[in-house]
Amino acid sequence: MMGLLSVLVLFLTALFCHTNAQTQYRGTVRLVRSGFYSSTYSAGIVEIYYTTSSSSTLRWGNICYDSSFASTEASVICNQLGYNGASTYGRAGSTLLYGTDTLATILDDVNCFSSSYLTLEQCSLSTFIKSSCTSDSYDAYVSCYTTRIWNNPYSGQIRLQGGTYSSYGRLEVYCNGQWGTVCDDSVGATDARVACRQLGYSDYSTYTGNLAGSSSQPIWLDNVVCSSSYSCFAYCESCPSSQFHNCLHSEDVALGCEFSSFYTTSTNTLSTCQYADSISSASDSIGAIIGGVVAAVFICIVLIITIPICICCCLGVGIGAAARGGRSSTRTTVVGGASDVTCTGATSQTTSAYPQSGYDASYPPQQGYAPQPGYPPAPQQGYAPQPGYPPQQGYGYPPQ
Ligand SMILES: [Ca+2]
Ligand SMILES: [Ca+2]
Ligand SMILES: [Ca+2]
Repeated sequence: MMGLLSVLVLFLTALFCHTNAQTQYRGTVRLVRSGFYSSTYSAGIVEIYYTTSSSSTLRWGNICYDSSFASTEASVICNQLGYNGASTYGRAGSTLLYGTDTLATILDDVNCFSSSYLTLEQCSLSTFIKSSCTSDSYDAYVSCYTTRIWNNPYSGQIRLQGGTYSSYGRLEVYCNGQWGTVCDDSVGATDARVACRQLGYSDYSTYTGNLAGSSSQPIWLDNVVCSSSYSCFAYCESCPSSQFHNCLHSEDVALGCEFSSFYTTSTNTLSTCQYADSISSASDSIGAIIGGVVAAVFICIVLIITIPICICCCLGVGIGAAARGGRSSTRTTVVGGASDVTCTGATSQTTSAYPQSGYDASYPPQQGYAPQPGYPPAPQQGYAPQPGYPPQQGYGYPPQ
């Protein structure tokens, strides 16, 4: 019974170790010395996990140190490993420092345009190996600067931590002066792909795993939703999240990235996403400003149209009465902003050729008004008094 239990434990241990070891993906690079690998090495013979020209099976192999392999290519390898470029590089046979790597050469004619590239996937590569490249002495080695590309981080920078290789780890994002983790809530293929593309890979391999961050680490992002068109993860969600997260560190995203022929190569470099976080917030602000201006213009248009109508309507309160009088036909012109509105039939003041009933009889008739029945015609100033017309008191007529 004990024997059976031991076998089971051994099997589970082997399975666990095997599972744990499966964190290398197409394009993963590592540095080895005398055939041994350690994640702490910043210098060594370069190996890459790749396919060969005759087989699609992924395997570890060396990179040929040929005439096109120089500081640019060495620096890109160091960048992919998370180090800040290469201080030296060369062929394994020229130094005793890193021993001999007996693996077959798997990549030749590596040619990088820029030393700011993040991965070898952004360079041109060949799986056809020249006969001059098959010797182990032509395996390329690099010695990287020990400073990390995230040692002087920018807001929105991401990195993979805690994995066996640089292409896999707990996804961490920098903001508020601290590295924090990303909650797996709502994280899917598109989000994982955008994160890998920010890191210079074309695609993701996994976004699950158990690489919980420490309790002292903030969980910066939750419910991340990226658009597939984003080149930087920083565009997806402001950091820290605009919403309060409801996550535990056991939900931290563990991300694996790979070279894929199904997606276009990432064009990101060391500095591409440097201002993505601020651009992201700036574009939010610009969006808010544009939204505000559009709303203001809309409100103005509505007011320009409705205010004159309202004024016309208000002025037209007397329309009923005027209409009943049947005599009113005045034009009121209201100047309102850019448009003048003319209202017909509405009036604020009704003028009549005749005094209306209830008028003050003591008020003298106006010039040009026909005298009303029962109302004595008023002599006009300068007119001679008419016979039989008594001088009016207070009318200012000179005594007769
Ligand atoms: Ca070799
Ligand atoms: Ca979750
Ligand atoms: Ca959540």
